[in-house]
Amino acid sequence: MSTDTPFRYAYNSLVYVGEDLAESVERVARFGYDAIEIVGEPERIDPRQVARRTADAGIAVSSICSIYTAERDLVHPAAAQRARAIEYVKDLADFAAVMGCPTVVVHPTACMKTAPLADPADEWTWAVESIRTAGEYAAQQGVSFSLECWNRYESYFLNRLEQARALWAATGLANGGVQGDTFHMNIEESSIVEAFRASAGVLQHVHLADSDRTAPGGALIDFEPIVDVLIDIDYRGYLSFELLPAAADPFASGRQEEFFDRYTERAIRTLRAVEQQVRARRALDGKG
Ligand code: LER
Ligand code: MN
Repeated sequence: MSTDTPFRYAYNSLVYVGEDLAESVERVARFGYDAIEIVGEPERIDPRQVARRTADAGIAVSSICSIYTAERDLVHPAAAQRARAIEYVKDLADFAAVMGCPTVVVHPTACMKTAPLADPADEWTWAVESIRTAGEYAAQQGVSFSLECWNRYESYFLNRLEQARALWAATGLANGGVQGDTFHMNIEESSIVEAFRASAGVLQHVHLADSDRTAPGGALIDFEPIVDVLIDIDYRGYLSFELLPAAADPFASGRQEEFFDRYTERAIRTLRAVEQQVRARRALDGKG
């Protein structure tokens, strides 16, 4: 692959609330995506069925959108609770492996937990230990982790990519790296572009959404410099659209029709046009 290889796009099925997976796979394939992101609920979703459906539709599974609840808290002060969270992430590695999916999204603590329950230094140690334990297991299944940063209203633990890079380095793991989500980055980073640039070589996965979490092109984020820097740093992972309705809790935001056909179509159309424009300009400028 060279730096002019086009990006691969995925759509996160988290927002297809109440829909049969077969329909979700069909829609994502129909609008020209390379892959679908699957919700991390191994007890509800049969990975063999997903593997069959995606293979039939000619798309891949890009990633697992893990659901970190209070019961799945990798830095909980109770060791038994942390152990349960580690088991959840290990289960996700098995789940991903069945689907040939390369990446499980990891965040150290529960979504909507906005303050620590213990001393921050202890929580850091637990985060390193929990992620390392689950990550060593995932490596044996051929699966990588992406440490995702969330905005301050969803988590106090990793808000910026520099923090995720430090945590990732502390685990000593080689299977994976960090993850930026433009919705969160737009709130927390002083520069989305520079945060990505500083993550060169360790960026495992990317979530794209506009500033209001709808499809790119409808709100405030300028995706041209973002695409440009991702080409600059030779990012080879998926660009996965994670679009969600306006609600504080992203896992309880409910079903909204525009996130089905309308945004699935608009997201990839907008980003492919931006990508083409950026690549054409770079070619004129003599950049790869
Ligand atoms: C998950 O990818 C994410 O970005 C968080 O907002 C939790 O849903
Ligand atoms: Mn995300």
